[in-house]
Amino acid sequence: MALEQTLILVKPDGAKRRLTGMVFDRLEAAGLDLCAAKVVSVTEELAREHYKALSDKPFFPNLIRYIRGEFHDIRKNKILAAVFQGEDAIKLVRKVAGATNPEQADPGTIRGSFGRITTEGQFENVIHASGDPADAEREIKLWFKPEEIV
Ligand code: IDP
Ligand code: MG
Repeated sequence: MALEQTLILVKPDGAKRRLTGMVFDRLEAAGLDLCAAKVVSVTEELAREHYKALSDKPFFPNLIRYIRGEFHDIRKNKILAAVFQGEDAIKLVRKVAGATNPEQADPGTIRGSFGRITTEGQFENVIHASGDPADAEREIKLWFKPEEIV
């Protein structure tokens, strides 16, 4: 067991459907502590940097559009970014989030309950959660300044 911090984003489908509170409820119910949160307007540059490991995937262009709110009419393309902390937080949040593909996600998870696959094949899965400690460290630095994490 290790005390870890992990990055969460409530993606534009979650924002549009007013699921932000539900996401926070489930993460807090899992025993995680909130240590940073803010509303962010996602630039093309930030989106590309966040998902740079996926830049050669066929779904990458639409993924950038998705995370920037272009499919959800989120005026201002605002999403909520947060850092949660806890014992084995990275794995724990991934478990609460569920599998990447919402059709394969357990129905008890956030993605299994609220995710969908669009007719164009985009996975709309409500939240982002860091995948491993290296990603968590990189992503937290990308989205937050050190003094924003309490
Ligand atoms: P993760 O979000 O569970 O870590 P990643 O493989 O890192 O999954 O992919 C990032 C995001 O890209 C996913 O959350 C999902 O929105 C989208 N995505 C991943 N794989 C596919 C796919 O095969 N088709 C469409 N969208 C995908
Ligand atoms: Mg990932």
